[in-house]
Amino acid sequence: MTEHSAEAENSKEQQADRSAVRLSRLYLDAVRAADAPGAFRIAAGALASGMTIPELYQRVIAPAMHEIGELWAKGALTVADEHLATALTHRVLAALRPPVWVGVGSERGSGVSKGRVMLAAVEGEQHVLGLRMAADVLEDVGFETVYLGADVPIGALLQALDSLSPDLLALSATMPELGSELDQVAAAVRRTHPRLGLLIGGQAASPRVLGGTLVRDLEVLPAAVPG
Ligand code: B12
Repeated sequence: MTEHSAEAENSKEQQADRSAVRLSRLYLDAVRAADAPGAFRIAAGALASGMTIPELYQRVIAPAMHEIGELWAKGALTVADEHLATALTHRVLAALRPPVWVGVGSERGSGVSKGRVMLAAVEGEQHVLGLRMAADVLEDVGFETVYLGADVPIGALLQALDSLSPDLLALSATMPELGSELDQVAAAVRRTHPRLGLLIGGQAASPRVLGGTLVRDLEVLPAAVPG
């Protein structure tokens, strides 16, 4: 790459960063105002102008939700405001998806499923927006997803592995005290399903989780999936 084209590339990236920060602020304002159509328009507009789903999730929506948490922790937002922001965001995410009857492979990508991913938050964990985002990103690159959502007890998870036979398990934990739960679940899965691919994410996830691939950034998720 020449010096000029490297400079142009850098300035393009800086512009994209600034645009994402601006959109995130607008998204935050919309959810704080309980403006579901406005929040949807910001997200859909970002995609229409060339942003990818992982970029939208990682750079626009996640920072806005993190800020909701900061505002709640400072007492500037009520629990109801926070619940509203979360519910509204789940709705926006769902509205951006292809209709549920469009199966993996028919409109998205190669036409062949890359395999089945099961996604779950560990027992006690109620935070699932990040896990849902991970499911969407994996679906968009051709995986069939089985999304179990929040608070999945370890016994139930192991049973589901047997009955649903995924090729990959993605686990999430947010609360710091549930980081050790993640370790225990990963160890149990390793014992019972030694060859199963294991993806780990969420604010409490740490690189020490046994045999799991830790992914913090959804933009690198497709490339990080264990093969
Ligand atoms: C919404 C919310 C809730 C909702 C969650 C509802 C839902 N359906 O998800 C509810 C009301 C249930 C809730 C409850 C609580 N919450 Co809360 N919550 C939040 C808030 C505001 C947003 C969470 C969110 O959606 N973030 C946006 C997502 C997109 O970000 P993310 O989770 O980090 O995910 C990203 C990555 O981690 C990654 N990722 C996540 N999972 C996975 C999985 C895989 C496989 C991969 C690849 C990637 C990945 O991808 C995402 C994009 O980068 C956060 C603030 C914050 N900082 O996140 C507080 C926050 C997490 N909560 C907090 C607290 C204290 C609580 C409660 C204890 C409150 C209470 N007293 O009851 C309870 C605990 C409940 C429990 N045991 O789980 C604190 C935690 C502080 C701490 N670290 O100790 C936070 C940080 C708020 C704050 N600033 O103080 N909460």
